[in-house]
This record gives sequence, structure tokens and C-alpha cells, in this order.
Amino acid sequence: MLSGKARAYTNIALIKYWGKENEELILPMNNSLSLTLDAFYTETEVIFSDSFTDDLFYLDHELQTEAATKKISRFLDLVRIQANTNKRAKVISHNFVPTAAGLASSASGLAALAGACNEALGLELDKQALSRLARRGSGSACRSIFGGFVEWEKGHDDQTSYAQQIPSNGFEDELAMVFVLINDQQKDVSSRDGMRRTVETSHFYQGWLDSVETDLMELKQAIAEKSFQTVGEVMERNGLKMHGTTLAANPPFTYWSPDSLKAMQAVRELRASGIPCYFTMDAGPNVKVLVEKKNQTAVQAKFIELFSRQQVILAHAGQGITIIE
Ligand code: 2P0
Repeated sequence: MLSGKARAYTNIALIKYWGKENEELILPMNNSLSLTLDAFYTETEVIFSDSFTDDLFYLDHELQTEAATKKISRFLDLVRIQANTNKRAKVISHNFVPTAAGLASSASGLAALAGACNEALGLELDKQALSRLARRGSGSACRSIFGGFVEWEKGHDDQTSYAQQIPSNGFEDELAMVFVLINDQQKDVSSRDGMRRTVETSHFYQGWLDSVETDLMELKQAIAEKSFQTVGEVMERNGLKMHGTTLAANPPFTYWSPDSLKAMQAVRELRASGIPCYFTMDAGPNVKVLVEKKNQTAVQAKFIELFSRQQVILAHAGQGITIIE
């Protein structure tokens, strides 16, 4: 019996990963840049044994469906090839999310699983190799191997596509991210399906590709200079552009709900009142607001007033993957 356990934190992209160049290897169309956060994480234990006849996947004490287990099994198959073993595995995973608001993240989940497998099978992968492995499970997971600001270099093949931490001179420790959790009744378009549909059909997708490198360069410069305003402005417009591409897909779709718009408007009002803060959104209606720590309380208060205390969660910069003994 071989076992390993790891914890990985979720990350939020300031420059978004949106579209795959290669679906099987999960090579992205563009570089992305994220901030790893401390508020949401996954702990995963994996046990490989000759006595198991199938892979089993438990999430928060519940045995998962065949479909969910299949995704995990496909990832475990990659690991089994690397370790040259046929052993089946039991995967026991816990998501640590303050409320059940659809924030369970494939980024922290697949990163933790990759780390646990590395440990269990003694693969001795370094962080770069671990990032490449996590990428095969879910693209954004390759960024959760590292803490702080992280760039995923798109690369051109399996070897060259991985994330790395970018130097920031501790800038991330001055920042906070306020999560505004918005429940809506809409049926989700998964990020995987959403990005595929956008790449294949959106007339705005080329515009995304044409401008994302400039956004990335400006963001990296702003991080180096610790310019909060520029970081926020670039993040906000990059996120809006990503969401713009979905409106021109066929069939068109959006992740925004009326409450998402309400939260965006509140961010603009906060700025107008002299509190610099900026929003971004991912493949769902939640709004994430980047603010300097010195202004986090004012931003939290505004959203608690507009929504409710349970819908507002404060996060700070988090660390990379850790092995749990
Ligand atoms: C991101 N998202 O950069 C972007 C922004 C969603 C919107 O990475 O298909 O779950 O497993 O590679 O990593 C979510 O996509 O997709 C994501 P797969 P993943 O954070």
C-alpha cells in the first residue's frame, strides 16, 4: 500500500486562461497569470494498492459518480504510466470552502491530487514537473503548485507548458481579494465547454488573442513596480474581454447574472468614492474584488451591506502546494 497526502490552494487569474491549443495535453492558447489565495483549498489523500480493483473517488465523505471518477481515473492513468504501475487507487478529497457556494475548484483539487500522487508513488517530481502533471488534470491546476503571483507559460508541447512563480518583492502581501458569492439559478456552462465553444465559434476570439500578450506585459511591469492601480486596471479589462468573447459565441452565453452586474457597479462606486478596487470574474457569476489590505474593510462592508455577510469572503495571498505527513 502506497499513500501520500497534499494540500493545494485555489488561484484566481488576473490574466485569464481561455482556450486550448491542444485539448488532450491541455496546452493553452495564451499565457495566464494568477494569484494563489489562502481562503479556499483542497486536501487530498491517495492510496495505491494491489488489492483495489477499481479507482474510487471520495469528495467530502461522499463516493462520487462514475463521471466524476472517470476524470480522476484518466489523470491517475497518466500517473500510473509515469510510475510504471497498474495499482488502482482510492482518492479521498476534502474541499475547504467557507460556504457551499459553488466555489469548489478544479485548480486546487487537481493540484492536490498531483502532489499526493507524487508523494505516494515516490515520483520525486520537482515543482516544474509537478506543475506539468497537474496541468494534464486541469489547466489552471498547474498554477496552484506555486504561491503568490504565478505565470503559466503556454509553451508548445507537454515539456514546455508549465507555471512558475514570478518575482514580486512581496507585493502580494499588500493585497486582498474580496469574494462576492452570487447564487443564481442558471444552468452552468462548464469552463471546459465554454472555452471550447468560444474558440470554435466566437468572432471576438481573435480580438482576445490579439490583445492578451500586451495585457500580460503591462501586468508584469505593474507587479514589478508595485503599481496597484495599473494591476487592477489591467486585470479588470482582461477579465471583461474574456467575458466579451462568450457573447459572440454560437450559441452565445454569459456567466454574468444580474447580481454580478450589481457587484461590478458597486466596485465602480467604491472607486468613485476614493477607494481603489477592481473586479474580475471566472466561469460563474461570482465577483472577485482586488483591493489593497489597507482598504479591505471598506470594500467588505460595502458588499455585506449590498448582499449578506455569508456571501462575502476575504482572502489574502496563499502559498504553494504542501505535503501533509
Ligand atoms: C482561469 N478559468 O484562468 C480561467 C478563467 C476559468 C475562467 O482556468 O479544461 O478548470 O480543466 O483546463 O482549468 C478554468 O478552467 O479548465 C479556468 P480545464 P479549468 O482561471
